Amino acid sequence: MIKVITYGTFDLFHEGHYRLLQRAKALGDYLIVGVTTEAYDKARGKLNVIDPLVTRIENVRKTGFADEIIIEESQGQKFSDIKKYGIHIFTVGSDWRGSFDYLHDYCKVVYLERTKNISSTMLRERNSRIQRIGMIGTGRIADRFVPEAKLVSGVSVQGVYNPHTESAIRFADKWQIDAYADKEEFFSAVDVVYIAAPHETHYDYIKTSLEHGKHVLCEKPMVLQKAQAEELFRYAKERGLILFEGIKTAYCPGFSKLLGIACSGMIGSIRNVEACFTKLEKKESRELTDPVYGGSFLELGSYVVLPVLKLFGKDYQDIRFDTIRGEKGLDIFTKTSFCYPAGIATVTCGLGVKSEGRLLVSGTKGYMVAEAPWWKTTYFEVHYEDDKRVEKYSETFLGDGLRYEISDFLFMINGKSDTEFKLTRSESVALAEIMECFMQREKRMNEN
Ligand code: C2G
Repeated sequence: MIKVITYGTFDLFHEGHYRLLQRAKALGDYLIVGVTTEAYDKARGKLNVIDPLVTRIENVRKTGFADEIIIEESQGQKFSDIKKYGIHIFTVGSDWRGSFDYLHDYCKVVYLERTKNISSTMLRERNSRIQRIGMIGTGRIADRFVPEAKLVSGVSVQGVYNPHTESAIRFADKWQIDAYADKEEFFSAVDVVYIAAPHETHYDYIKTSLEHGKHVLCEKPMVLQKAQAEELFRYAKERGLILFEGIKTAYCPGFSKLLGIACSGMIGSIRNVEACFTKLEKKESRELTDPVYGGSFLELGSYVVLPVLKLFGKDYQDIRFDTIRGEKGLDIFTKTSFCYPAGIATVTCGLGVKSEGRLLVSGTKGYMVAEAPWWKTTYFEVHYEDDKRVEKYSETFLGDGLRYEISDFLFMINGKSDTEFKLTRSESVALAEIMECFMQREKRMNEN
């Protein structure tokens, strides 16, 4: 008798799960299915699992494919289960290809092709809340997005659109999703859109996505003009859709904790904010060669301005930019200074000059400091006049951190709008206004 084993969360049970179990059963005579516990999913960084364990087990049982159902509680259990149950074949979806090759020494490992399309009919029948994500753009951030989305229950990356068909196909093959060159086909296959295309294309893509009735998660900077941001938010609201700017720092738990403490009065009244983020890029990179949309402020400005807007608000009295330019005249290092009625802020970002990445918040009773990479906040300290008194705070930051914004985006779509405070619409509008102000200044500089 050939014994097969497979594992999964099987949350919001769908067609992909069903087809996987069906083919797993067909590989042998006896199928054991391991269903993950909440604690194990939490430990492996999976967010947002909705169905309780009993429901997930029941859904697996109802398929009739499992001869035995066990629970998966910890890392390393697969190895011991294989020995314990005398397993011949371990199988899992091809989205895990390569991850379980280490089990080859103990049994055969089979990666079954992941189901690319979860049909709307099945979702309707099951009244499921799974949101099928369509991606626009295939750059570096898009590559990070797919594995992060896999760790958020309730979403499934369905396909990718890129007007450059070859890029779309290459990306889709890599992540086993569908490639679309036709926009209408793309929009009819997805429920929500994630935009990771070049900055200057965001406005049009957001608008078209909203016109097609899709919620939108757009990479920062969402748009580069205040009026565009206002128009798009207004349009989304009129149509009952969510438009959400993805600045991962805003949604990560460590940054929320830092803001909570800063605003609690522990360090008194906040009077000064300093933030710096530099990331050296190759001279020939798009970021350092695109004359209009390249440069450090457009690339990294959203991160460093974020804590200023969160702590001092949007009503600055004055803003000033000082820039160091590279050979092509492009901004390789920019310092932005803000004056507020009750405080000052200085934020720095650079693609061609390296500096100490740090977030410092100074108050009338003490200060807080988070070292690089503070934009993926995991640790910060609170200091006081008495230098022996130091309070230390830590928080987890899982993977590339995009899973937090995806999870919050999903909450908002599902009507739990309590996450809007992490990055409000008016803060996104203010960010667009600051980008616009910077670009106008660059234009003036180039004209002179
Ligand atoms: N799956 C699939 N097609 C989809 C979605 C999922 O074939 N569109 C497969 C997955 O590859 C996995 C199984 O269905 O084999 C269960 O998927 P999940 O519930 O998402 O569980 P997962 O996080 O993949 O856990 O120890 C746990 C395992 O490593 C897999």
